[in-house]
Amino acid sequence: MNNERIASQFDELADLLEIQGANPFRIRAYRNASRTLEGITDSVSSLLEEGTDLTELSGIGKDLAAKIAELVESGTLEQLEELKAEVPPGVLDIMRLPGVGPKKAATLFKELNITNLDELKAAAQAGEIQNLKGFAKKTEDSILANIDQAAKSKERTFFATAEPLVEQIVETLAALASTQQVTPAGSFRRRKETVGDLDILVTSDDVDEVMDALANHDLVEEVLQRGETKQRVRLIKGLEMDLRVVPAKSYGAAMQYFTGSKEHNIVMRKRAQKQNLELNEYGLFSGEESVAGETEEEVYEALGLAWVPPELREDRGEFELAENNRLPELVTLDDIRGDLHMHTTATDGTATIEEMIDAAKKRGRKYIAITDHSKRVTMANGLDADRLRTHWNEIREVAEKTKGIQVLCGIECDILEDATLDLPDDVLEEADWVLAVLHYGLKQDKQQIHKRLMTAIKNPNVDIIGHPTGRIIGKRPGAEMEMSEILKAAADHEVMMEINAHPSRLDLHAQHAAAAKDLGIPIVISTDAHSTSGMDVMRYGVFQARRAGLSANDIANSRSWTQFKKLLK
Ligand code: DGT
Ligand code: CA
Ligand code: CA
Repeated sequence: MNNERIASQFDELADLLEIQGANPFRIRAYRNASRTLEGITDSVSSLLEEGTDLTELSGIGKDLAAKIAELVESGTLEQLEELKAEVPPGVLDIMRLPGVGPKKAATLFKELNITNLDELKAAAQAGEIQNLKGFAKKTEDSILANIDQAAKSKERTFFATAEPLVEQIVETLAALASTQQVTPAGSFRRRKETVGDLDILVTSDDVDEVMDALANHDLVEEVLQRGETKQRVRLIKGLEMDLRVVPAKSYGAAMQYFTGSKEHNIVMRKRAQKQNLELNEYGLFSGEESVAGETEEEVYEALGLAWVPPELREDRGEFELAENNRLPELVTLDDIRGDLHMHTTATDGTATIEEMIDAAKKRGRKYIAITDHSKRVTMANGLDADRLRTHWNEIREVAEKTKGIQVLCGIECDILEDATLDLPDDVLEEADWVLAVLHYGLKQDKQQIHKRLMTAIKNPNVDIIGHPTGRIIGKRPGAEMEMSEILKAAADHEVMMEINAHPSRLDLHAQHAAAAKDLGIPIVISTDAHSTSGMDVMRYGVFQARRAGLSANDIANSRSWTQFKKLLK
């Protein structure tokens, strides 16, 4: 039983308790414990074996330590099993709908016996919900507006959530005596923002050993299907995985085929046909004879193409580049030198200025900008001019004492609904780095959104637009805008554009980032960290940039400090 599995059981417990209206402090305790478990590098089951007292971990009291022991010893949690018997799993999906929450989900279940999203939709369409106590016509409308998106996103998982699970399974399978290659394929290999399911390819002399090892893996909850060379399993967090064992001589062809995307593969197959060849997951064939198949490189080469990085395999222009050997050298995490969007305890961050600087140094950053919220974001204790100036003074004091890193006094300044900025120009003028963002009024009409963004772009103090569309993946679409016009204006006024690296944002999305590159707009990949560990999401932003076809040259914060400085206003 590994830490993530235990953590996910605590999360589930917290969700179910919330529906039952349990004590909020108890619920919080389980959620905190889950965070703690995901953050520690030692396996708690090993710690227990070594006789460690788990209550020494922060956030783990006696009750939680006992529950962890119960989980490690028996594999289940009695309390959780009891709760699961009382609350159908679909009620949790209902709880997570915007505007619903645990209380309303419980009422829907108890009063109307609604146990999943489908039933909820039917009831909302029939107008049965607005009459319930505590509900209104507005609630019903909002349910109808959000339910389809929720049903869709339920089926997809953030790349960042899938990644640690994939890594652990790959590690286990690669350690088996019989395996040679163990590689993720599919959308995961293409580094898509979300994955529908996982696909793993293995070469092995012993198919049963591989399949048994996966079936018995800690992260696997159920074997859904087992065939001669293929096995489908369900992992924790509802994620499903296809494992395929393929012959070594077909490994490259199988990788090519199962990496996709479908759109990319259709073009590949057509190219093969034009050369009188047939391409499938076993190889590239001329009649019965195999022309290529052992490596991906030889498959691409046989079709007159350079090897295409998986991130670019979406049939969005990669074939022309591959034919002419003009594929870009994509940016890597090692190229990144600065992080220009982060928060501290001055607003809604959990770490101090010192702690954030220290964490950035540990991650090898040479320069950062501290960008706490402006006053409009009252929920996050946003800063007015006075508090901001005091905050900047503190930053300057700490920065002066710190060596080896440049620290910019920045601000994440809201672009208000009325198309003015949340702070006056004389304040913004004093900033080293002004990140302008939309947070509120994202549903305003296109013209107003345009006007707001233009205000920011034309303001001589604004350096960059942060998370330009404001989307939250699977939860809310971004604001409506004509991105090409926004990008043109940004290029004209020398305003940079952010790829926000947070796994639920990844905003700009890849195609827009590619368009920004074409206009010569420097892209900044930023973590938007609200804690020290929040800085680790940089990798997801880098993946997004790679999917946009960006090289280190296109990324402003891959430049040295001396070079980057020249971009500042
Ligand atoms: P996902 O799982 O929805 O995030 O997306 P993928 O791309 O991982 O799709 P998936 O899991 O259905 O299939 C994995 C890859 O296998 C896919 O990218 C391309 C290949 N593939 C699957 N089905 C077909 C098919 O019917 N035709 C072709 N040419 N390729 C397919
Ligand atoms: Ca897949
Ligand atoms: Ca699949």
